[in-house]
Amino acid sequence: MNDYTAKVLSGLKARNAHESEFLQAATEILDSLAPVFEKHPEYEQTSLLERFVEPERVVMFRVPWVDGAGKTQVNRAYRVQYSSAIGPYKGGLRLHPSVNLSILKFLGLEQTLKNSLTGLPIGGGKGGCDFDPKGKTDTEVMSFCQSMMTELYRHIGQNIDVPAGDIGTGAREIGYLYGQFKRITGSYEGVLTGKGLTYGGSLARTQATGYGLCYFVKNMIEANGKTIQGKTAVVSGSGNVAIYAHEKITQMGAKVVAMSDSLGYIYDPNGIDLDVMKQLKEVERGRIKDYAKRVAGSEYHEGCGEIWTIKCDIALPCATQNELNLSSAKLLVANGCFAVGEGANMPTTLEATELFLASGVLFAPGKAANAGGVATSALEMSQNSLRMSWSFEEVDEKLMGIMKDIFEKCADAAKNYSDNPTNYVVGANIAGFLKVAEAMMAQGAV
Ligand code: NDP
Ligand code: 2IT
Repeated sequence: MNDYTAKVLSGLKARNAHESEFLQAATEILDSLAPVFEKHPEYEQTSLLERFVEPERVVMFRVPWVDGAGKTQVNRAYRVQYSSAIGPYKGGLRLHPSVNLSILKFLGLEQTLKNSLTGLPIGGGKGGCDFDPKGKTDTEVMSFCQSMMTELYRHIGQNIDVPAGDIGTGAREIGYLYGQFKRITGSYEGVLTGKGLTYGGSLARTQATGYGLCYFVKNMIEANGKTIQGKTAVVSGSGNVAIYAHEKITQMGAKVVAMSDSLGYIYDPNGIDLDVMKQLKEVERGRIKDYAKRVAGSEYHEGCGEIWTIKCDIALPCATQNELNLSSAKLLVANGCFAVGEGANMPTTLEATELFLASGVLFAPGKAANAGGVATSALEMSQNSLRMSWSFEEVDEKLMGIMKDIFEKCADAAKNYSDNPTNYVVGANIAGFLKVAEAMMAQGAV
């Protein structure tokens, strides 16, 4: 920290004292950025950091919907339009009972830097609702999504704000949201990404976050003279990101021995059978517990946090924020883990991140390593504007190039700004910030 970043952070703490996740993300970012302000005193004169950390706009609204029993339910939804410095707001919608403003502000702040790192013209945003899609019928989910869009539509648009999926928001939810947007506005436009392939979606978007994570991790591991081939991996979560991280890291020659959901984890020493996992999670929307009933030799354990007790070379946290704490990090280091790649947003606590960096574990921060999802969303936007669709191979090829470029940006910034050339946390924060800062300076005090 220098005087300026410390002053801005203490102001943030005073004004947002109850927003712990937001303050956690801001602390890490501001801590990294200190050297930038030493090189650019003009940023302080224009209060650039004070502007950067404050969302441009937050919309909060109620979502009333009628459940299967005929009872009216009311949920609370938000859209945080964080930064339009380099393009229209862009970022997912989270549907989970834990959703609150602190979580969405942390996600929006991270998204602003992540989207900048992709090299594509997208600003940062995030939204969501404390609705829980788990255990709801398709009709209930549709009723909820239609009601949510009945307010959200007036705040979004292909050149304004383009939401997408996140926890609890998958292809089904995006479809219902898109249908309602079109019905209200009459406009067939690329206003959401992660759409189905029959109505404007992009091939490889489903796979993009997990695949992109593995491309980043491969670049990082190989740049440090190591390899993925023959290694053991643990992937937490069993949702969209986790499933396709498993698929790609397996194709790269690793064996995934454990996966989890919010209730517990599966250990399968023979390697988790992805076909069984996909059937269970993508088709049946079931619990991971049932994997053990279907695959001989596997074990189910209650408690998702315990997944990090499983010995591995590569850890890929792909579930949610703060799922990997200091004691888990100590175990991973003691068990010989040499690389961590964040598929989720901020899955590693600040203390655990510091331990990995201090222990020489190669650490791929989420805002860089999981940027393949939003990058491919931006490719979906391009295809929608062009009225074209690219093949799976074309999109995957572009994704691979984007992830390599992001890794190189992080490595260069780490080399130029940190005394540790493998501190990709500092690298990602600085490389992402510099583009946003330059765009903000050029556009004046807005
Ligand atoms: P999904 O809803 O598909 O899957 C989420 C997974 O995480 C599930 O296995 C879920 O278990 C588990 N999980 C959710 N909340 C918790 C919790 N509080 N404690 C423990 N486990 C939990 O979401 P995604 O795979 O899309 O997202 C996973 C992470 O990746 C999130 O951090 C998201 O922000 C991030 N991300 C997603 C991108 C995307 O394109 N989808 C892009 C970049 C980042 P259960 O089913 O039991 O709830
Ligand atoms: O956290 C993320 O980057 C996402 N949930 C994906 C956002 C997007 O717009 O594709």
